[in-house]
Amino acid sequence: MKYFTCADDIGNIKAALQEAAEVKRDRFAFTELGRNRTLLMIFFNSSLRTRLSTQKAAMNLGMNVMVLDVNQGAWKLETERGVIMDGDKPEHLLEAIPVMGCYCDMIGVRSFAGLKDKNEDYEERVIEQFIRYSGRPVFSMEAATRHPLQSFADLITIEEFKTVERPKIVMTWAPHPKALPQAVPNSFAEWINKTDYEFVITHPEGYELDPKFVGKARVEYDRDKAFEGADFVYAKNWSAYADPNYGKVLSTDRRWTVDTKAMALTNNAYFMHCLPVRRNMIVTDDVIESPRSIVIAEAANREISAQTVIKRMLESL
Ligand code: AN0
Ligand code: CP
Repeated sequence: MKYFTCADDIGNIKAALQEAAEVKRDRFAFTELGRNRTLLMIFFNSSLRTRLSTQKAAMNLGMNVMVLDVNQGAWKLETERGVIMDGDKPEHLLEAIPVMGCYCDMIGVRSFAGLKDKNEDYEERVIEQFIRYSGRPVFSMEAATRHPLQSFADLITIEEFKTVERPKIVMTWAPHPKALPQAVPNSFAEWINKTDYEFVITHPEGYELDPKFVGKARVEYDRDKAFEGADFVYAKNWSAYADPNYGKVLSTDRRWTVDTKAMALTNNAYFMHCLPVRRNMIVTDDVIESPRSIVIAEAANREISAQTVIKRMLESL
């Protein structure tokens, strides 16, 4: 595997989940694979889980790891070609990327959507430039429109907790005070669409996602109806995708907060969220602290999804 930015890059999902289970059974079985290999992790945005789990995954494989926070200590980078660089950014991505490629064997990139220009975000300009100019295998640690390491971990988690062959998965929008990207819900939908699970997406009107990601999911505007019989509830906030409101917060209606009453409509569903989560906006204390909340198991599986992906990349170096 040379690039990992979307669900298609993982190939057959059953094979990937099987490989992830093998990695989890013995995460130190491949410590020779990464010997004398260096991973460079580049963050344009903050992170807790991605940073720690990906570094841990690479260390499990015997790699050396370097982390660069672009906005803390590195030169600020211009990302647009053709700009007269007389502002606050002393370096261009077009030099910085091949330079970074000189020092490593593999690059992980986190670069969120700007939420101002839909085309710019949906063309994935930043990670695409890394793919084009670094000369190295590149994987996404959440780019503008997708968060595949998260979705892969989500699927691993569902696989571990499901008690029926085809569980009902409900992805629900929930309120948040600030505008967030559509990357996590887009990606979750893209990955669930690779399975034969029953899949329902629920959100207030105006929060429709790109149909390309919704795929074969059923969109249900009535949250109570959507929750009926759910085996897994996957909560996430996202900002509007549809024009003319791209990137805007249209509602902070706390009737959409996932609470005990809503969870009571489900088939004793497990509660999932990628974290970080704002309590009592997205989900109540009661629900996230309940025994049906699997958010920590989900976060733990980020190490496994990252290790499976990095292992495949090392194997094809
Ligand atoms: C980010 C987002 O919604 O994309 C990262 C989630 C993994 N969340 C925040 O910025 C709060
Ligand atoms: N879920 C996730 O990607 O968390 P971080 O933003 O903390 O990395």
